[in-house]
Amino acid sequence: MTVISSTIEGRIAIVTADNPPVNALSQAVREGLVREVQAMAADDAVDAIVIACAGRTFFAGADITEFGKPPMNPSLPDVVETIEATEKPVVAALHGTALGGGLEVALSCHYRVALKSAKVGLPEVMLGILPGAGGTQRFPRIAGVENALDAIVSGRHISVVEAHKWGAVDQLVEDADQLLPAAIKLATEKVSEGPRRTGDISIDSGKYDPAFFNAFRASVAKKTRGYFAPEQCIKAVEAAVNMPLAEGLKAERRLFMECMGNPQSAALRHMFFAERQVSRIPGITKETPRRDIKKVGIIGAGTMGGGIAMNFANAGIEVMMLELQQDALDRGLKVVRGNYERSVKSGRLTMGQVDELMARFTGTLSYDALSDCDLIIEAVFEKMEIKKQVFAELDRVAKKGAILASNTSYLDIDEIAASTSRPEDVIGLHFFSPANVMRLLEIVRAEKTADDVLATAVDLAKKIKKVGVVAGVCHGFIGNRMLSKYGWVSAISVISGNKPEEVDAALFDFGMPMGPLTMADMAGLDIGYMNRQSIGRDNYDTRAFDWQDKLVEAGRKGLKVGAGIYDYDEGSRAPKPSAFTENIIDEESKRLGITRTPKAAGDIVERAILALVNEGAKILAEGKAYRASDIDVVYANGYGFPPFRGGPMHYADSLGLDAVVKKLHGFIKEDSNWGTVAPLIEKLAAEGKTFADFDRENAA
Ligand code: TC6
Repeated sequence: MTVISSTIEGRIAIVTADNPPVNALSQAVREGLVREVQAMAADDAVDAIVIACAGRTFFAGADITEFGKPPMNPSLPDVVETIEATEKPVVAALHGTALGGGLEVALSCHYRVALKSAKVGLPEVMLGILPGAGGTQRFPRIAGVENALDAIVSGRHISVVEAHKWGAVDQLVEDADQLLPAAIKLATEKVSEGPRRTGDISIDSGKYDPAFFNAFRASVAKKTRGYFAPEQCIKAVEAAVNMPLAEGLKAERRLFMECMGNPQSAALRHMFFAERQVSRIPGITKETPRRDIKKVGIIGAGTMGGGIAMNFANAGIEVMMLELQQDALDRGLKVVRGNYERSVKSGRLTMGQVDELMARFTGTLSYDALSDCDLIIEAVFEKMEIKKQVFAELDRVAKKGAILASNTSYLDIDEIAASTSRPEDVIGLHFFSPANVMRLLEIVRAEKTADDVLATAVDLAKKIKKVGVVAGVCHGFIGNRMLSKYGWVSAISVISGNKPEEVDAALFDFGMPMGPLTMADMAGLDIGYMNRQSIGRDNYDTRAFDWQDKLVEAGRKGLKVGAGIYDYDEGSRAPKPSAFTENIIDEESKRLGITRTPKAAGDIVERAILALVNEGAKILAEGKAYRASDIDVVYANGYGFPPFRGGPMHYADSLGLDAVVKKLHGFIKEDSNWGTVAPLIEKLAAEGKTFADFDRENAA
């Protein structure tokens, strides 16, 4: 198949790429572009050239699957230089998403026409790199330094309407069938004028002194903490401001190669593909039937139920909220409206849109009102008996074929399903709080869940803009099952020698949004306390948690009461080390006969992350997760694991599984409560393999 072909209309050549699905700039595309552009430039029958793409989008970027492999010529910078140097005008015709290398190709063209719905962007930073085909040099020249800096460092997709205002797009067209004619017309008009090269535009460097860039650095510091590429991007734009094009391009190349050599780029690339793998489910194909979801019932209008409901309303789906009391229902709907109105204040919604969204909500106190819902999700109190009562009611009222879902974060979905006469319609949909914000959705496939129910849930996750990861039934599914080990190891780190703030600082510096003990305070220490009371002291490591239980018994239940592991000033959420807690920890360690010996930050992190990895490997071996990369997606999207580390399983791969096994054996020797090393890690390590190898060998 020829991925690049040319036709001539009048005296205008149209060079078209056709490389589905997203016209990634693979070697064949790059080679074809150089060949055709050079041929058309040399053809006397041609006065100007249009570059366009077939299918759903203009080039969506470099071909990411080629990264990390030996480079193949021509490089993208070669392509871009060939196009810009062409002596005949070159016009880019943009539709879909012209991203990364795709936008760089467009910037090397002399003029740009775009379909009004198109988006442009330089999202390379999200892959741990920078726009290394001249994007950092050309975009500031044509779009302005402030705009380019923001675009390159955020990686955000930009509407061409905005890019047009910046001067980066010359013309917009409304309809898809006008795009090519408009590009041909513009090319014809520009024949007499000749090329206008982006690289020739000069920047008023006086306006952009070091103080300007330092102020920008400070403004993004919180968002970019721990990431390598954003600073490289800033340095590259500084080079565009301070150097002539040729020098700036050299600086860009050097900074780009440094990014490529940094492990963060492999980790972020892993996350990119991992997120796209999650919807590949054994036994589910495009042909698997789907159920139609037009109306969703939500049981429980509390924070969770309201948040869940917002996702569906946002996707244009009608929602019926059920509560037991009118005042609780009114309160729930009021909170939802309040959430939307906050978006009005921040400019993301208009009041008209809020009314439109709220019109999709109906409230009820009666289960019978759920009888026409296609999907019903319960978000009631986390107790098996209550869940069973709810599902018995649903079994009574739900129409035939309705999907019945539980938002439980721990409980056995098989047992819940067995309380109905239709277990094949039952599934777990575990949202994360705040449910209207957090991207993760654990989709729990129970033993009897029908394939079409699962396929519908996977599609629905995409529709409501979640990343849906399928998990099997086990206590806490993927995320919370692993989290319990992380919580345990953090508690042990405290009782055996480190202060809570040292444990938290170590994991914060690793890249977690907050430390585990701050997180425990936020969640409420009483939750773990009640759980431990219910399972009994013989069933958990009491040494790890008695100090936390003492805090709860002293009324220190966490942030919500202004005191937990930490102290909190009135109205503040900022944790402050607590003398009270320190005293309790001292007393407890004496009682247990522990000589407190603090560990270095690196040792704290190693234990916390390898506790996650060891449990993750057990989950994987039991088939409760389909891929190690699914576990990484869960951790990055639901638990704040830094994407630049690629998730716990990728991180373990980067350490080497052999080293991981040795470490784990060391920890077990130190403390038998670590349990056993997951046999899967031992096996992979012995074979010299990684979790990525496991995923490849078990690909669906
Ligand atoms: C760059 O350009 C660097 C330049 C400097 C060099 C010197 N390559 O996301 P979807 C695949 S860096 C290879 O589900 P959507 C994707 O894996 C790049 N493959 O679709 C999936 O494959 P599957 C800068 C790619 O409609 C399929 O296409 N560009 C690439 O929800 C469909 O993808 C970016 O970072 C690629 N570049 O979203 C843009 N892109 O079906 C990355 C996609 O086998 N891409 N695939 O699973 C995107 O953001 C989105 O794919 C989208 C389309 C917005 C283009």
